[in-house]
Amino acid sequence: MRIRGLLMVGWLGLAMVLAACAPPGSDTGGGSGGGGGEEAQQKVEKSGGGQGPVCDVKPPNIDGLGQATVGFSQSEEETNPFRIAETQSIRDEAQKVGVEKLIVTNAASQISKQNSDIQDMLAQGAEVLIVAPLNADGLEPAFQAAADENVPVFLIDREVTAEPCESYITFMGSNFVRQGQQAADLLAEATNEEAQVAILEGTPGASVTTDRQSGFVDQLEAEYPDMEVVASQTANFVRTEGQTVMEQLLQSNPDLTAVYAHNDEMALGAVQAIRDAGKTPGDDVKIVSIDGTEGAVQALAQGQMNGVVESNPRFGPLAFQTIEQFLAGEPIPQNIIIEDRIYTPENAEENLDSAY
Ligand code: GZL
Repeated sequence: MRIRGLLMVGWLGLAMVLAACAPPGSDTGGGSGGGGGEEAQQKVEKSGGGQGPVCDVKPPNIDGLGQATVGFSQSEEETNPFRIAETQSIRDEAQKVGVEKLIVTNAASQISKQNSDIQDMLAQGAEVLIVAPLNADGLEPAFQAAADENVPVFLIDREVTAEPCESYITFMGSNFVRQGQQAADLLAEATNEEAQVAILEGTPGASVTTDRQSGFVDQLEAEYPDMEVVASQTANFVRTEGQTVMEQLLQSNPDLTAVYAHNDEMALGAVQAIRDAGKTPGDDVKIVSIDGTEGAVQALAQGQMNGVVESNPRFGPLAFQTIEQFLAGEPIPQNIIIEDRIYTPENAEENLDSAY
């Protein structure tokens, strides 16, 4: 009941946002990032486009994106479909809006490399930066270097603790606490609100890890007294690590009945480990995770998983539209939160198109 209610509100909200949110003359579509067409693209949560105060920062003197060099700093290697879709979406949209030059770097999960990547892009003449931060802390040197050159920074996908307006203009991304809550509701539905749960956590120090954890754990505490977390360990958002950690957890906790993974890659690693242990994933052990990759939504449709909360990585259209608005002197809210869909065993098959 509860989940059905959530879904109704979610889809109604999406429809309203679709109708109300696209700014005049803009096209939030675009065939970027794998999976689906227009329907799969990001939708901003509220009409008006975002939340929080607006920075009083003067845009640099650039005559539109057609004259601009833009730098994109990716955080993790493109082995995860989320990263592949995200980078592709930025590339596709840069081309679509006619950005003069796009420089793309990849920090390979090293914060020191992300700092030097950003500084290198500034040295190569980047006039606007899109950054997918690895961690909440540690990018201050890069932000300072950008500020020194009056280069605006637009954050996508993860948040940082640095000061808005001084270090960056806006954060665009999902509500990760809500994702954790929704994952808890899905797992409750799958287990009849009674379970011994193991959690596979994302990378320590990333805002998304902290929020997906607290959203889930707090929801269990508030709503589901018979769901107990018996183990919680990082597997760094990586499939192979998810598999190894799950193997160990199954040995030390043979009575496990449920898994919550902070992303799909780790969940798919867990599916393999559960199968190798002679149990049936999706049945003996229920599994819920976050992202919406093709592999996970497919596994859900086949009954090997029990729920997936989407985290939509197709940031290209929203990021470039926001940058254009900023360059035109329009006010930009400090947070622009996107709406994510929920995949259930019932709707997975028909929504496979939206997966990436
Ligand atoms: C989401 C995010 C996460 C994805 C993962 O914004 O930063 O990081 O869920 C990824 O798959 O590694």
